[in-house]
Amino acid sequence: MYNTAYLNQQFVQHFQVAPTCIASSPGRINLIGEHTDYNEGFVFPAAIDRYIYVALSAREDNEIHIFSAAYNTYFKTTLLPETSETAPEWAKYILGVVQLINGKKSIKSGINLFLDGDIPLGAGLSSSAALTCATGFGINALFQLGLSRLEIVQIGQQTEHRYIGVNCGIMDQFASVMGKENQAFVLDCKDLSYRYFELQWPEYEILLLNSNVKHNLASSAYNKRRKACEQGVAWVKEKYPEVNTLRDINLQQLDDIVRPLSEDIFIKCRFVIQENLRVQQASDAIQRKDITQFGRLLYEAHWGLSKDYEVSCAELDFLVHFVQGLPEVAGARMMGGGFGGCTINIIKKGSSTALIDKITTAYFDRFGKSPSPIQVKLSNGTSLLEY
Ligand code: GAF
Repeated sequence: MYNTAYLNQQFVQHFQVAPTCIASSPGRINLIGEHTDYNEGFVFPAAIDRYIYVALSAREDNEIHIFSAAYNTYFKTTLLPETSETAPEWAKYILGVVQLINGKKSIKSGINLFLDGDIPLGAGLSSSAALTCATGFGINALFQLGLSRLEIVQIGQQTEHRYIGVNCGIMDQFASVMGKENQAFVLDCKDLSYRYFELQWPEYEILLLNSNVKHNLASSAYNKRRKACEQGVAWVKEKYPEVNTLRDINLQQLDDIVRPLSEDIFIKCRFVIQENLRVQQASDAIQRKDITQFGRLLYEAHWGLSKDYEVSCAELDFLVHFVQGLPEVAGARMMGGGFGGCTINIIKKGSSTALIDKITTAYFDRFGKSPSPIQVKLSNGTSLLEY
């Protein structure tokens, strides 16, 4: 958690007035259930104690002034929608949120925004979802617009679609806004119902290992994967009109209809159907406190993401392969959209120091760089800071 006095002082330094409010929104992990959200499937995320902070005040003119501490850059524009085209990438997240909110409820004036945070960028911990959700929450509070948490989640997701070009699902924004301390939750991305689970495994803890391979969802194969799933659904729908998503399709239908048309699309769709099942099995395992089964599902998910869905990379595969079979590690897998970022590891408490040493040496020998360990606690979602 950042010190609010620091954020306040930074804001004053950049804008010569005090902020009216400071919103914070956390990054997220995902226990299991990747690439299922945009297929109306199940995910199992949790918010973590790493945050993006957005401090705000209303302006007397019609301009948006933003200072990003991460980029040490200042950007200003007007409230008019067309101005976002020429904005730097990081500012488009803010302008997207502003424009989407403005389309729903009219924003009364310009805004000063100061952005800072401690979520490593490009690590697969959803810093961009945290940024859009903190911005949405902050603007909502600043002008007392009465937007619900769900509306803020949807504005965050729509910003990615319309202003960044990533056709993401809803998991990241939902986790950032709805997270709860010490709990993860299974979210049904079809009807957006969710159920919190306390992770009761006193002997284990979560360790993230950042591969330090930076991903870029927009330029990666993310949108292509989503299209492959949609194509698979479209083919099945021709024969079964009641089918709308992969959630409605069974493996037999996939084998009969999609496989003869494209082996690759068949494999991608099969992964999603299997991954949905794994989320159900993982939540059962958590309820039974069966860490062995839970860990086994994580490894299975990883190799499915790597070999079938093809969203891993050599570094992530190495990190998972290295720990698989070690007695102090119950399970591990790549996390998030893929192509870089972190692995999530469920490890015996007290084993992290020795484990990190071993992995770092092996990883350095293989890739000439070190992974970065990140220890996290499960935290509450988006909030306003008291100050
Ligand atoms: C990224 C996306 F933003 C999420 O919506 C989700 O699809 C995830 O990749 C993969 O599970 O984080």
